Amino acid sequence: MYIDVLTIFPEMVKLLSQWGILSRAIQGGHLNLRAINIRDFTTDKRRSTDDAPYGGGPGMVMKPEPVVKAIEYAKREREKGTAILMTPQGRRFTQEMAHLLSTHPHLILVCGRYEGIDERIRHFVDEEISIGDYVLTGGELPAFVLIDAVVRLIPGVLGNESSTREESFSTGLLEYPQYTRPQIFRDLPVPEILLSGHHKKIQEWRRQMAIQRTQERHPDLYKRYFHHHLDKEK
Ligand code: 9D3
Repeated sequence: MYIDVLTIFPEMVKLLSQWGILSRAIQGGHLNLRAINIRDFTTDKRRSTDDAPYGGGPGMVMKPEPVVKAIEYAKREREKGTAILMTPQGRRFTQEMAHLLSTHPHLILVCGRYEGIDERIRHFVDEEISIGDYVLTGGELPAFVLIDAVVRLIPGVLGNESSTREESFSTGLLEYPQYTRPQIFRDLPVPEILLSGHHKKIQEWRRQMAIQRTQERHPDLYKRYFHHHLDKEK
């Protein structure tokens, strides 16, 4: 998969590519991650990417020309690119959207800065995505969240395929509690059942814990799970 990040801070993208699963995905040829510097598409002497808002008011607005030229540059390079604007007004990003986007061959992620972007930029993207209702200073971190969620779903990136299938939001439940050594840590023991070796009982305990935990901490997710499993469960 090709991912282009359009930003005025291309150095941030380099950091992302240096560690963990993402760096392995790049090394393994699953991901071709590129930063495109919006400033490279400016034409004025100052190389400015922002300007004062028409109608007055505080703050600066991201200019449309450099951003749209950068989108067109990224799209020109490949057959079929999906341009996504990272914006607080976009559709809330979900695991379902991550799965869908992981099948796209080329994502173009447009990151805004300043107090906002010129409204006309919207006409040149295919989608608008937000990662949640909190205010950040730009679209870069949201783009990285999206990249992280999407890239791990590309076949071959995680190695162990079953781990993505069984995890929460895919089974519709939060995860069961997990333990590793030591058997007692600061007076806190590992639940007896996990030491028993009864595979069947352990499986059932984990499922019960996952259900209980989801009911307590994520009622919306639980409601959905409950309705889906009503017929199958006892
Ligand atoms: C201070 C200006 N805000 C008006 C109340 C609007 C605003 C503009 C730009 C708020 C945040 C930003 C920068 N954030 C993003 O570009 C962004 C974002 C976010 O802040 N939260 C969650 N998802 C996203 S995706 C892009």
